[in-house]
Amino acid sequence: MNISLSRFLVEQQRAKGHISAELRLLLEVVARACKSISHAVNKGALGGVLGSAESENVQGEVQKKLDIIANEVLIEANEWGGHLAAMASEEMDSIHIVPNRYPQGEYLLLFDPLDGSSNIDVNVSIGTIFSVLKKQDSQEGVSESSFLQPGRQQVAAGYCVYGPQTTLVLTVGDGVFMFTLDREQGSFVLTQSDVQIPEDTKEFAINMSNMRHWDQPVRRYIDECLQGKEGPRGKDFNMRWIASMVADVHRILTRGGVFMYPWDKREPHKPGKLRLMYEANPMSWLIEQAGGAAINGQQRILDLQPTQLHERVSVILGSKNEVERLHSYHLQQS
Ligand code: P6P
Repeated sequence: MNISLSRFLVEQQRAKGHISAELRLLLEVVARACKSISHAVNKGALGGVLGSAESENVQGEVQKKLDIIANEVLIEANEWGGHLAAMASEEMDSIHIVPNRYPQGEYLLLFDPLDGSSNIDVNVSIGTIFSVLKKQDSQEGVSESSFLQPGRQQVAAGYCVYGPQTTLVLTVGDGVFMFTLDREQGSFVLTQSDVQIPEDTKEFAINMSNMRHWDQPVRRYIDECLQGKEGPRGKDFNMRWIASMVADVHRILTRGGVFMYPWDKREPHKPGKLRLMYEANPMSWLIEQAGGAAINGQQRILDLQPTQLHERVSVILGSKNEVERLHSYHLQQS
């Protein structure tokens, strides 16, 4: 018997008391927005949505037309429901406060509307990443500082990967669940419950072209992997790099592995490339909820106290024993 996302959320609300009616509504609205984004992505050239939008986002990156479409879909879908106080997006410089014409709720939604945009035009998997926080009671009104909470404060996190299947992956703090879009029914159907990442792996994901810029602990780890059976690890490793975090993380949640986008000396003032609030935090919570680990080298990512909405972070996440090894290499260095 198929369990739809809606039924799963009702049961989480009723049986486990894990989520409020407003959070359930929020997650159903986000899932519906992801369906719309999937539809636009799947049209590709036929929808006239490929290519650049001739504009830049707050990161100074050229925006793709689909980046902007996905952002608008998420904003419009979530404004009217009464469950949100405000939203924050990789594609917007500042937060988007729910307009006065709608009721305001207690939740804060953050998202990367279309992660992996460089892959859009070459038909490689991309995805939407989202994170949900609650406004802290002490906070009157809502401002950017309302969002600056450590990742361990998240109440929900997930992504939707637009690949051969469109799959929504979600946690509300009670394990990780995967829902595959049934296009005939138009609904997300539960296809994987309580996802568990193997603690060991033979697969690492990193952009090797940056090797000469890495810090010593990362170089040591990758060198040892490349030495294979004859080296200190005593086994051969495989490498993957899709350059779409959603796709790389989905592979790790599905079969294990370690994903790394570490600090490097190309831009030493930046802690990393990936964004803490709407990429690293939601992915780190999913990975931990599935039995994995996520660090920035020295610290657990979910414990980091953000100081800026769009701040970046070094990311090492995946199979627990590999991340712990990398953590020990970083501690030995400091
Ligand atoms: P590079 C996509 O632009 C992204 O933000 C992540 O999804 C991905 O893991 C990374 O950047 C790829 O970066 O430097 O390999 O192109």
